[in-house]
Amino acid sequence: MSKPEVLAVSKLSPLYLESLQREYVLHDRTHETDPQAFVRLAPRIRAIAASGESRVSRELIAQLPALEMISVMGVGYDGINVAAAVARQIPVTHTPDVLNDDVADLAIALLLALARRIPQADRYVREGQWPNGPMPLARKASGSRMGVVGMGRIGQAIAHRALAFDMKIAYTARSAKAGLPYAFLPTPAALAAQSDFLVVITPGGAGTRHLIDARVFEALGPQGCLINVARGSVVDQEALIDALARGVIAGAALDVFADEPQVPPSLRAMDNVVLTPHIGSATGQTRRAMADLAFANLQARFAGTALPTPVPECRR
Ligand code: 8YV
Repeated sequence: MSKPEVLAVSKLSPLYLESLQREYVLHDRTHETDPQAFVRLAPRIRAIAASGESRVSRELIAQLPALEMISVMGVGYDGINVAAAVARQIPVTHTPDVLNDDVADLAIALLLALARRIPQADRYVREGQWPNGPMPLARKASGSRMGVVGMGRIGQAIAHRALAFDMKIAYTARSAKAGLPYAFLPTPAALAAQSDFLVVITPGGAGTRHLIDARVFEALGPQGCLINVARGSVVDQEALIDALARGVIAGAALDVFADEPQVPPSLRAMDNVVLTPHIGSATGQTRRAMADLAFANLQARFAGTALPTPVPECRR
């Protein structure tokens, strides 16, 4: 039997590409690189391989009459038009859980880097400034108040780590979660008003777009800091830059941005921010586990067995 044909819709991890190329006929972004060839190819595409940042529109799905599966290597799938897929009974899968530790580790690392000014301290030593005297004092992280926006699997992993730093933890989410020992606040603004560090780890998409806006920054206040390891879309980036520039909040540590990989020069020029290039899950071990799970989902589809990790909308 001939190998199924698969379309990679964005630049995928080499770890995922390797197994895709071995088992399938892989077309790497042909819809973008060669639209004419794609018209001929489209009727044969049986699966889409995507990453957490990929866009799969209703129009693209409509162009693929033989599509049977969309496998996302990432926990977030806000760029995938799941409703269009579900309407044609095309399952969408993602890679939850295997990245919880890494993303939670990074949230804590960013919080500490921001509070203790680790990037500045590193530069201080490298640039030979130490002999001139000590660095300005930083800020204590242990014992502070952490507000978590989104108390799903990763939010809980972040809170679990923060407990070891004696932090007082509260959260907001669509609804209070039973059995958690943390205070629930109904809105991000109410949570921000009681937080030193506001950590954003809620899914992206239309429902959370600009959930963190100017009002939330006002509530967070001049001693407050924002940490975002979710999606750039959740934060109103213009309002954030304005709040940082005017001292409405103290600082921000960001792994995700509104228009990745573009980061506004105004943000890059600020000293009260720590910026990382969307590396929440970017360790060799975790990316391997994500690639294996994304591939296992595809394999299951073509073998006719149960999908390991369908997205919630596709679970029966
Ligand atoms: C990755 C992510 O950047 O899982 C997600 O939702 O954003 C990340 O882990 C990416 O999807 C890796 O392919």
